[in-house]
Amino acid sequence: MRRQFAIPIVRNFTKTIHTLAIGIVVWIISTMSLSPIVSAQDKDPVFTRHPRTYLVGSQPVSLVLADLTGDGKPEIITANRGHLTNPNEEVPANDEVSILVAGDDLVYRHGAQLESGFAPYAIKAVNVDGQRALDLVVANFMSRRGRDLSMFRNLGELRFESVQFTVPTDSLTYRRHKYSDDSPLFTLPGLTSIAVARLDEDEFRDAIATGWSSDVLVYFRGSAESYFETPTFLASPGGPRDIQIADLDKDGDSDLVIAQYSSGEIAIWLGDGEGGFEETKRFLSGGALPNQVRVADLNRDGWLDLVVSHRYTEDNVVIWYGAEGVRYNRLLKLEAGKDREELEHDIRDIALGDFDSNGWRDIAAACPISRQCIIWFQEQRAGSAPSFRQEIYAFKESDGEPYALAARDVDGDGDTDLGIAMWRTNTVTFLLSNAAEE
Ligand SMILES: [Ca+2]
Ligand SMILES: [Ca+2]
Ligand SMILES: [Ca+2]
Ligand SMILES: [Ca+2]
Repeated sequence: MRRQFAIPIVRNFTKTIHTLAIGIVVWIISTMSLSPIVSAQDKDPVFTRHPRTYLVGSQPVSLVLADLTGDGKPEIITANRGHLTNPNEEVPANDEVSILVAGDDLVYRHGAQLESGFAPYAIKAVNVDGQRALDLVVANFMSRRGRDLSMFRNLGELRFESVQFTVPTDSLTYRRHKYSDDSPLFTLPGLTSIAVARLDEDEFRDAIATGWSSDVLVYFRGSAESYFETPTFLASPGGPRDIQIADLDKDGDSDLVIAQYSSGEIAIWLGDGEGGFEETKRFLSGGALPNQVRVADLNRDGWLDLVVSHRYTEDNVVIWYGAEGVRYNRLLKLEAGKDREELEHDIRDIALGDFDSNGWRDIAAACPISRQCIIWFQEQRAGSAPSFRQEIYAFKESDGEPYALAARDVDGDGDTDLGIAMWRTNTVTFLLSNAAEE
């Protein structure tokens, strides 16, 4: 089923443009007039697009919706990667994280603009320092100025302490794309994703990032003095691109799931609860270029399942259903595209959430090439064969290209909504769930 937003391009900039002292326009709230969505099906669409869009920084590639202020309303946090240039350039990418603060009725105001390393690629809002407020941890792709991992400790009142961490790269080898003169296109270690959790017996949060350029996992142990120790490496050949931490075998210890982008594999590392990990399983991911992986018990059989998106012309999402013994023998492919030779969607991000509030998790995919968000709604009942119903939300060229997603109830009605960070227009927009009205 395909749904087009018939949205007039006219934007009425009803709010004033807020300008920082440094003279950069950091946010705009615009309103758009919305025409009703025309649906050919008897089932009403689950989402309605919220008329406001929110301006963030240049080329947001990671979106987090999390309450940083403690008022229960989630802030908009984006990693603004900018355009990647030669790593030897003075400015090889953008280097900022922006925070928009939630007010009432989905009005957001400028909160903070934080300086990360170059090409911030992934953000997590987690509690690192044991204080109550959520902190931000950012994995930076273009390593320069000793900023590979950025932490912004939340001091309250929208004040953040910036703590930067460096990955020593002497022992690493560059493994990826090169210019014709054999110089590397990117930098070591090339962090693309990060997961933060308590991985050993002490009270401090540990972090593991994927070093895509260098075929390593970069392991930052938590530390009392400096939040994170100097990292160590775990070899992860095949272009590790995304990481999730979850207890896959239900022994109480955290395990790792890695999307190996370049080799087209999923790697499973079992943890021993004391901070040790061992790669115990590796299998083809079900497509070329797996770029994102999520973990959840989709079919509610008690075992965590893996949801993997494949980029570029592959255009699919594959669900690997988990079973006892960390086995993944059953898969379900959700195809977005029709032609494997043609670049139709280029799925860049996925998010899981029960968007229609039927008790079953659904899957959203951001597709910049088609300018669509594709949602697969899970219709199955426990024990029955998996079944998904697709809705497509298409955006106008003037809206930008959907690039990063976050699932969260942003309007407080109890239903999970979808936040979308848009490439090129540098905006965030919301698809609000209508589930409560049904
Ligand atoms: Ca485990
Ligand atoms: Ca399951
Ligand atoms: Ca659902
Ligand atoms: Ca909602």
